Amino acid sequence: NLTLEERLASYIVEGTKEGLYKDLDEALTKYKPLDIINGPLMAGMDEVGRLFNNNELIVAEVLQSAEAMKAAVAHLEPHMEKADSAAKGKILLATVKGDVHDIGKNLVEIILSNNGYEIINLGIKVPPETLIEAFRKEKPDAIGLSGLLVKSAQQMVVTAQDLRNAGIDVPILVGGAALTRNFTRNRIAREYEGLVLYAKDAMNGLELANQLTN
Ligand code: B1M
Repeated sequence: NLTLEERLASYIVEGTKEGLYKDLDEALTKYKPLDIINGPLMAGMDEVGRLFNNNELIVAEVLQSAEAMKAAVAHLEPHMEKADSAAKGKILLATVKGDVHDIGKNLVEIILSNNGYEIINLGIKVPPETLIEAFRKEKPDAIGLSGLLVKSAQQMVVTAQDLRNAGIDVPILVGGAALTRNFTRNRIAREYEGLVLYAKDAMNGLELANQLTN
């Protein structure tokens, strides 16, 4: 007999939506939507990562887990707190070139847009050229880059160089599992003209964005 929290994690690990929404609704009577995501759902995703690392899951199964996570986040989204939307600024958001992971990035989009930001989400595997083109068209106040692979951290260094060479100097917000504050400061920020800030999670991303726009 699993507890509610264990069941929520297990939907992600098993990659199933059978019973998911009912348990999410029950969880919503006790917890805030973001606490459900950051707690049991992320615990499930961490377990998926661990099993995948040990070759106990194949990519197709991890994709099922990602589908369950996306369905859960979509179900919780309408219940999230929304600030009165006085537009705080426009942010271009992308997962860097070579990387398909987008659950974290899309969570950042939800949280920022619920809190008064206009988000232009360029999607996944976004090369610097596309970012530069979108920057010129949209004139955002900041650029958000996400990437989970070790090689994506390196790709952020290249992206920062390309943006700088294009004359762009708005603040950049970076996040994702393979990144650290030190890597951001010592490797990415050095290649860029403007500020580069590391967000450890989506809420921290919002805090940093708020600091920039205040
Ligand atoms: Co892949 N994957 N994956 N994967 N995957 C990881 C990242 C990995 C750590 C798993 C592992 O081996 N343990 C590993 C990376 C190894 C490495 O480089 N060190 C890995 C690998 C190897 C791969 C493939 C290469 C596998 C293969 O094909 N052989 C392949 C890569 C393809 C590619 O990108 N070119 C691949 C593919 C996939 C799927 C497609 C199956 C799927 C992604 C589906 C999707 O996103 N649509 C997937 C998944 C689901 C994972 C794990 C299990 C979970 C990632 C996730 O969604 N977490 C992951 C293991 C893990 O992280 N534990 C893994 C939940 C999400 C909410 O968290 O994205 O970290 P996260 O976001 C966090 C913070 O990082 C932060 O905020 C969020 C929390 O609030 N954040 C930001 C993120 N971006 C931000 C931006 C910001 C601010 C904060 O501002 C702009």
